[in-house]
Amino acid sequence: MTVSEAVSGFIPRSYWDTLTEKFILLLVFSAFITLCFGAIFFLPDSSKLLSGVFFHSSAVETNTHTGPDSSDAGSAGNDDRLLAKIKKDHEKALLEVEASSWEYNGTGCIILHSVAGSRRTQEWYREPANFLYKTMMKHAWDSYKQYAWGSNELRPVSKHGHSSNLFGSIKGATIVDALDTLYIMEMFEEFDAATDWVEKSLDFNVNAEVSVFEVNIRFVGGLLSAYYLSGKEVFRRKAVELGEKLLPAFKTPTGIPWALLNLKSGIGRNWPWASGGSSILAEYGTLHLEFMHLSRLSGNSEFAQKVMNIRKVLNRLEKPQGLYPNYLNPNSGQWGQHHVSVGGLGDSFYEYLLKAWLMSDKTDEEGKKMYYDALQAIETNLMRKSTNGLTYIAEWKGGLLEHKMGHLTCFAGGMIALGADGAPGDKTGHQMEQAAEIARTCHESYARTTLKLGPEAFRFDGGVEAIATRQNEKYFILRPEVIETYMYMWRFTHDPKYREWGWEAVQALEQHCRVDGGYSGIRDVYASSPNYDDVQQSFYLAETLKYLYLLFSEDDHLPFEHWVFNTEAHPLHPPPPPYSSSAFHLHL
Ligand code: DMJ
Repeated sequence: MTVSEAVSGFIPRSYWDTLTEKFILLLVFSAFITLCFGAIFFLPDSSKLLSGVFFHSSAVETNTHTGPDSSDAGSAGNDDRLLAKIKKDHEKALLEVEASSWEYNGTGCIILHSVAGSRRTQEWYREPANFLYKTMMKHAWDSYKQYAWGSNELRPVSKHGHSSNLFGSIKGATIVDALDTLYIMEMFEEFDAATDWVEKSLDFNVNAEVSVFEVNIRFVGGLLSAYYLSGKEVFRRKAVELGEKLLPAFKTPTGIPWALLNLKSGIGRNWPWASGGSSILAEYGTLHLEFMHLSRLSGNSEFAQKVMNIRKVLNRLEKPQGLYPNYLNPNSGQWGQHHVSVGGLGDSFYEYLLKAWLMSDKTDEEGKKMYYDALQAIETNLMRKSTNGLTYIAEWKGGLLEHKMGHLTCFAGGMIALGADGAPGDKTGHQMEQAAEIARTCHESYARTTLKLGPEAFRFDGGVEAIATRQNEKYFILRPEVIETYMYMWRFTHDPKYREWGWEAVQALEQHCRVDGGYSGIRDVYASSPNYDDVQQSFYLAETLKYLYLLFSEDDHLPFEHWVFNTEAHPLHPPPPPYSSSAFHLHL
């Protein structure tokens, strides 16, 4: 007889059984506790996890309530599951760290800096393209919808609508400008609401004066790309209707259009400040793409004829040093002041020469020649290198250089990269280098500010480089050009620095421009904290956020072989081949 048998003879069987069960349960429980604490202390960033255990208890609590898992706590399989669970919760906690502790590693992952200072790479959830639409575009759009629906733009600080006189009394600039961005980001619910507004409320029958250029690039361009993306007839119809209303602007002795047009009376005029009543190069020279598309989509060749005539006028004129002055008198057909700029007043004219050629499946030889000749003249006369090696594009005033570069000029990096492939005389590599150098300079203009957002213009004189020196050049109005260049450079080189730079801009926008009611421009990027201008520009949704999204997307998302972006970042679809039979080659 064993001791246990002897003892069991004095102790009732049920009591003995209960004791054994309790002992086993105690053992299992101790093993479970040891395992939990062992796991906690062996995992990285245990301080963060401990706070999760002690203050949220999510890992432990969940585990004790999951039936089979807890009854099997001692098994090897459960060890793995438990560890996996703890690790998962730990990573979830890490994802809650502040935006300021993120870093983009340029390859599609975000590195999160944990409280303990270690680095972990997350391949999911806060992937940048997702962040762009789920967080930024959503906030910009929802705020506009909530506080300024139907107005042209949003005042995000005072939370109401805003309209500049560029659009006369046409309404809904933000809606039309944002249509394609919503579509591209697959925000279809929002896209449908915008479409509904266009169908019911977008009205061009207004007795008001508008900027022909602004209405063309934002409204005509926005409607065209919404049509090409969605196939919805309403967009085609509205684009053609608006295009027809703009045609009277071309009623000048030369056919060079007026800058301003009353949509009801059809009476046009130029900006009172423009040299000798001139039209502006960047304005009359930035109608080409949209008008060619209007001819294609309406079957009316008049649109194409109007813009091809602009080229004829330009080609007849003598160009100083091969350069195009910003001012041209529509009555005399003569240049105004000899002021040349690849930024404001000139910029998108050059862009449209190149894109007209690309848009025509490279059959528009005239556009091609005009572009590469102009670029050569710009390189010779305007492009310079600073003492410390920063390439910039200066402004030219009657032969004298002003060593200033505008934020607007920064689009040129992207343009030169886009055209480099077709550059004549083995200049492809050279132009790619130029594009990369301009991108670097523009990045420096951001990096050298306090708020890490670029000033409206920066200078290379008086001992400074890439820094704004005048108070009225220190503002940032959510412009896209620098990011546009990063996007093109990323697509052509896949150099991760462009995504890193783009991510820096995202962080600065989030930190300094995001307000409760949307995103605002800033009056001085060198100030220690932002002073808001209280405007969420429509191009922020049309361009800045779209280019950021594309910068972090795959190359086959709107591939350059199939889409050409107008100057407001509205993607236009070239006609299917054969091009020679399309409206791009109407009898002109
Ligand atoms: C946009 O409206 C267009 O990109 C235009 O060509 C110039 N600038 C603004 C945004 O900065």
